[in-house]
Amino acid sequence: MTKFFNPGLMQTSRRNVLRGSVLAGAAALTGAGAMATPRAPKLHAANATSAKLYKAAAEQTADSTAKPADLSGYTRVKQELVAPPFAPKHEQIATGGPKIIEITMETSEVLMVVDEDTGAEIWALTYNGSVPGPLIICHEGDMVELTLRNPVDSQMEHNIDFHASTGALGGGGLTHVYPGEECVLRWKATKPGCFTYHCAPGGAMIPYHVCHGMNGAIMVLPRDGLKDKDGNQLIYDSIAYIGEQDYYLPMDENGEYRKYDTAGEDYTDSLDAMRTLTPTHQVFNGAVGALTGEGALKAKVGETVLMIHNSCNVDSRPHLIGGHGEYVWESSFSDQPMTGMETWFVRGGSAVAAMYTFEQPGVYAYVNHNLIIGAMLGGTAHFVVEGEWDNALMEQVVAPREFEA
Ligand SMILES: [Cu+2]
Repeated sequence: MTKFFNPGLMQTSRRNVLRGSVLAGAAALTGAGAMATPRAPKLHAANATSAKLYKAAAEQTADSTAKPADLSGYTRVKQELVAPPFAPKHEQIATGGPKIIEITMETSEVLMVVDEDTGAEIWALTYNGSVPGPLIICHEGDMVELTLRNPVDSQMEHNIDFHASTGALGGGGLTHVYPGEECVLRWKATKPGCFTYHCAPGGAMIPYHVCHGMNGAIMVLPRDGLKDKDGNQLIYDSIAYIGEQDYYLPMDENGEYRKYDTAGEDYTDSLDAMRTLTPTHQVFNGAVGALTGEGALKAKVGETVLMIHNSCNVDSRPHLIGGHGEYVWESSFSDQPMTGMETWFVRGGSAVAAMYTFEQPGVYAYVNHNLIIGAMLGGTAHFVVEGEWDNALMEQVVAPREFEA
C-alpha cells in the first residue's frame, strides 16, 4: 500500500502516504456507517477529504523545474477510438517519423446488464462506456496524448494508470479528474508490447473501479511491425480485442443480485463481496455472452487474427478450442514469440497478443481454460469462421451410431 502511494514524481511522499491512509480510513468509515445506514457509502465525503491532497500533488507538478519535452520531429495525428472487440484504424508497420497520437476518453458510469438470465447488473465504471475500455494502438517511440474527461453528472473521481508508461504511477498521479473536470496527459511509448491500463483513484477505490470494468489495453507495436523468431514479417488481417472482467456482485439474503440506483451506491456491499476473492462472474467484454451469438467474432479460413487479451485483475489461461496460439507474445514484442501454444497465460495486470490463422470453418470457442470460469462464470467467446472444410485436417469417418455388442 505504502509503495503504491510513493510516486517518484511527487516530492512530498508523506502526503502520498497520508492520501492512502485517508482513503483507507474513508473506506473503513464507510463500512462502519453502512451498518447503521445501509447503502450510504459517503463517496463524496471520501472524495472531498482526499481532494486537497490530490490538488497539492498537482500543484507540485506545475512547480516542477524539469525541462520541457522536445516535441520537434513528431507529427500530430488523432486516433478515433472504437468500442471493443474492434481495433482503431492503424498501421502495422509505421510510416514516417514518430507521432503524437491524440486520443480522448470519457469516464462514463453506466448501468450494464452482466447476465440476462439472472438479471445481474452493475453500475459499470468505464472508459468511453465499454468494458473493457477501448483498445489504443501506437508504435514504439510515439507519444500518446490523452484527454481524460469526467462528465459533470458522474458520481466519482477517476484517473488512469498506463502500465506501458513510465513515471507518476503510470500517469495515475497526474490524471485525477473530478466530475466536470478534464486533464491532458502525454507519455512516450518506449516499450513494445501489449499492456493494460486502468483507473486507480487510491486505496480500496482501486480494486473497486477495476472490478467495475475500468480497464483496457494499449498495443505498442514495433515500428517495423511484428516478426517471428527468424525476423520474418507477421501480418494480421484483423484484431479481436477481448477483455476479461471479474465481477463481485452483491447478493441479498435470498441469493438475488442486488440492484442500485446510482454508480457507487454498491460500494460497501462490493467491498464485502470483493474480500471473498471469489468472483460471481468472470466474463469477456463486459457481460455473459457478449462475444457469442450475435456478438460472436467473425473470420474466414485463411485469415489471420491477432487476439489481444486484457486481464487487469485476475490471471487467465486462454485457449482457442479447435485452434492454437500460433505466435504468442506474453512479454515484450522485442522478445521472440512463443509458438504452437495450446494454452497461454495472461498474468492479472497485463495484456497478451496471440496470432492464429484459421484453417477450418466452424465455431471455435475461445475460453478461459479454467473451465469453471469458461463455462460457468462467463469466460467464453466464439469465433464463427466461414470457408471450406479440409478433410485432410479432420474428418468424421463414422458418424455416431449404435454398435452391436
Ligand atoms: Cu475510475
